Amino acid sequence: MLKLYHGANSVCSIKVRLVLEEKAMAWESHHIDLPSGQQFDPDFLALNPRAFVPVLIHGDLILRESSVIAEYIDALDPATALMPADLGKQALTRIWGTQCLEYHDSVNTLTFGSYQRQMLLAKSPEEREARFAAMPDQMRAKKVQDLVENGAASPHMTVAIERMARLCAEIDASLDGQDWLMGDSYSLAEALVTAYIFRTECVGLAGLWESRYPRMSDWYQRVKARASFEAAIAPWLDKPAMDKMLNAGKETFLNDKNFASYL
Ligand SMILES: N[C@@H](CCC(=O)N[C@@H](CS)C(=O)NCC(=O)O)C(=O)O
Repeated sequence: MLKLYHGANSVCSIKVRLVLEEKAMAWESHHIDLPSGQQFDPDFLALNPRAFVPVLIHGDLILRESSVIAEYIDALDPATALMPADLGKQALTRIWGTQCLEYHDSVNTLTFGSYQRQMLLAKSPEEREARFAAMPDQMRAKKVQDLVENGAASPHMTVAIERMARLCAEIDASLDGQDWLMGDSYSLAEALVTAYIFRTECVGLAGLWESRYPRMSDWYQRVKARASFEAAIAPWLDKPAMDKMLNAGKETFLNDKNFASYL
């Protein structure tokens, strides 16, 4: 049985849950409560010293990195393959997966500069310092610290939104003459990028595509209409947290002149 260590609202975890649901594969859930800092518990650090989810355990194999996990799970059952058969399309799918590192960094920035910022500002300075110090990746810790201090004014925020705008342009261009990123059917490429679009929507930035790209908007509606989307997200969704995320995003972005041109 596949064991997945994952976070309820975590974008990378949603990516893996989407693939599991698309393939209707059985899996054992090990939920890690990220807001309370469970990723820093020694038991979890033994599985992933980098202190992030998702982590997949399959027998003796421990896998980190959501795009790699997604491809691995897909390959376990060729009968329900999401990876295209064509070699060129496989390479193009892996490019989407590799670019996810950039999308993750971007949505992480947009979330920490808005919703997570509000949560961290509600803590005492000592608690915040302890949280930053516990992060194994100190580059990331410094970025989060800057986002908490400066919010929408942080230079990380403008770069992040520019990158997400570029992702939308790339998705839209890929849909030229075809309904799905890899041709005429839903594929692993969709499963890889969906969670980042979803998070962008959750922080109130759906205008990035809704006001610019009807083709991408239609594609995203079709992605969301699939049973996998509901199954991968709804059972884990913390509605009050999602409402707070949307409100924090709107407060941060919609009232800031730096973001007006994107919305
Ligand atoms: N590149 C990694 C990124 C993993 C990652 O950063 N996961 C986030 C949740 S989406 C996490 O666990 N964050 C822990 C934290 O913020 O302390 C992947 O795609 O799996």
